[in-house]
This record gives sequence, structure tokens and C-alpha cells, in this order.
Amino acid sequence: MATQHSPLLAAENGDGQDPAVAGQAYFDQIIEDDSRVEPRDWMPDAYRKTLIRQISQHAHSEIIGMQPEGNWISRAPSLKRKAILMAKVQDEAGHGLYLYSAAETLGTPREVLNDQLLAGKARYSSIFNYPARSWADMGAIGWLVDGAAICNQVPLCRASYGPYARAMVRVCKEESFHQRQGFEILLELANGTPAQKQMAQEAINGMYAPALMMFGPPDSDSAHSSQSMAWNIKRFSNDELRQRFVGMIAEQVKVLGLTLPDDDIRFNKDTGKWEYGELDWQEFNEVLAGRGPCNAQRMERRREAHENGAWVREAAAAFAAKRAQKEQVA
Ligand code: BYC
Repeated sequence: MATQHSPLLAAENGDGQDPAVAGQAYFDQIIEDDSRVEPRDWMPDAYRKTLIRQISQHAHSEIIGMQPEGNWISRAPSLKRKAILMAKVQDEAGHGLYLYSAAETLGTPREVLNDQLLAGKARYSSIFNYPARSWADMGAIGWLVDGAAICNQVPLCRASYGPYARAMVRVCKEESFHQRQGFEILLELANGTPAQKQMAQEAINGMYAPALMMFGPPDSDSAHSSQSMAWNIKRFSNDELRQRFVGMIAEQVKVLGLTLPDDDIRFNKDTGKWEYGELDWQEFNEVLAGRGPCNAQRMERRREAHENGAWVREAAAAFAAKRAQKEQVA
């Protein structure tokens, strides 16, 4: 396996090679072999930086993404729905933790990443700056948001950075369950009263375009895609994944007996690809600039939650210090 030893060590042991040159050659070989880079391997600074950026943005998305659904736990229509929603939100916290851990293996402590988020200097997915106004939105989030997440993240299970790829495997398994429960909420509403069916349709109408924007800007505006693909971090471009997702949901929505709010969706037999109507990229840029419907509220709640959790962090640190002291004595 290409990743078992580092050429840096060989160079340090006196074989006369420049460590940076040996490291770059070793890294290039791993990428060419489509193998895995592990935390102690040499890697270019820009590769490390890209991974920290993408993984931390992803982690922040999971943490901020707890809010729209967390807001509905107390309003779930039954005990069963409440228990399922609580478990889903808890899973998302777990995903955030796996991802922060993966980012830490690249040398950036979680506290630093968290400070960047709290200071408003870090990105998280645009989708979580939209409101969840009805119970049907819990269905649309599960079906469309988790669905888009899976479509984007399954290829990331083959990302070249080992800890990230391994975290993605577990995240994707849990997201699949989330997507099914969301679909099931919509199915039940779609087969309910006319008002319930309308609520489900409105939730899809509201969540459709923001879910498509989760895949990032069009390829022509995607600053990082080509380099990330050359490094085997991303396996497909933003537009490739987006059109693949449209194809999936265009079929699934028929089972719901509902529609997607886009008359231009069609399968192009010549290209073998799904096509869809123009998205409002101006709106996307506004959300990224912090001017989406819920940006301010999401950040305010996150800061509040962080402050309210100070006592837990202090207690955990005191407990860990006491245990370390005991171990030293023993
Ligand atoms: N929202 O060059 P590009 C979840 C930024 S959580 C905000 O194409 P890249 C879930 C991008 O960061 C879902 N920002 O970038 C949780 C870059 O800005 P910077 C999160 C976006 O990285 C709870 C700039 O635009 N999933 O599933 O090659 C409940 C140019 O973009 C967005 C992930 O994070 C956006 N939508 O590709 C339920 C997956 N799109 O950094 C569900 C991992 C782009 O230069 N991430 N930007 O300032 C990725 O796959 C990639 O990072 C992206 C973007 C496809 C998102």
C-alpha cells in the first residue's frame, strides 16, 4: 500500500533527497494510483488548506443544519414523529463531530474552527438559511436536503483523504435513513386531506431550488472544482451532480403524486442528462453574502447555544483534568 511509509522519513534518514521534492513525488503517486492520503503523509499546503476548508464548512453545515429541524421537535405531530426527529437532529450533531475530528487530523483544532464559525468568518451550506415553516418542511428537508446531501457525499466516500472519506461512509448511511423518513412524511401528507397535500406541495416548491443550490455554483463559476477533482477530493463537478439529483427526484416525485416547481425538467436523450430551468444565482450569492432569509437568526442561535454550553465544556475539562491526575498517581 502506497501510504505505509513516508518518503519524508527516508529523506530525513539521510538518503540525500530534498524532503519537499520527495514528498511531492510521493503525494503525486498516491493521487495517480487513486490511493489514500493519510494524516502523517506529506501533502502540499494547498491540498491541506482545501481539505480544511471543505471539511470544516461541511461540519459547520451539520451543526447549523440542526436548527431548522430542531425548531420543530416540540411541534412534531405525534410521539413517534418526535422521537424520529430527535434522533435525526442528534445524528447531525454526530456528523459534525466526525467531520471536526477529520479536520483536526489536518492540524486545525476544533476550537479554532468553531471560533471562525462564531465570528461569522466561516461558510456553511446555503440551504440552512431558509426557514422551515410547516411540518411538511420536515418531509421536504429529509427528502430533498438529505437527498441532495447523499448525492453529493456518496462520491466523497472515495475522496483521496482517508479520514474524510471514512467519515463520509458513516454519514451517508445515516443520511439514507433521513431521506427515507422525509419521503415518508411527504407520502403520508400527500395521501392525507387536500390541505395536507397542499402543504406537502408548498414545502417542495419552497425547498426545491435551495436544495439544487447545495451543489454549489455552476461549473463556470466554481473556483475550486477543477483542482479538487485533480486531487481526487471531488469526483464530479457541481453541475454533474446537480443534474443527476434532478433525475432522481423527477422520478421519485411521481410516487408522491406531487410535482417539482420547474416546467423545464426533461431527460435529454442525446446527452443522456437531465435538464432543468435556470436557477436564481443572484439569490444564491445573496445568501452566501449573509443576506438570506435566516442567516442572522441562525448565527444568533449558534452563538447563544455556544454560550449556554460553556458550563458543559468547563465540567468536561475539569473531569478530564481530574482523570489525568488520577492516572499520573496510579
Ligand atoms: N453553500 O468552488 P466551489 C447536510 C462556496 S450538510 C454555501 O464550487 P467547492 C445536512 C464554496 O465554499 C450539507 N457556500 O466550492 C446537514 C466556495 O467558497 P470559499 C453540506 C457554498 O468547495 C443537516 C465558493 O462557494 N455538504 O447535508 O469546490 C441536515 C465557490 O464554490 C455552497 C457539504 O458541505 C453552498 N451550497 O464545492 C441535513 C458537502 N456551494 O470556500 C443535511 C461537502 C459553494 O471559496 N462539500 N459554496 O469561500 C462539497 O462537496 C463542496 O464544498 C461543495 C462546493 C460542492 C459544497
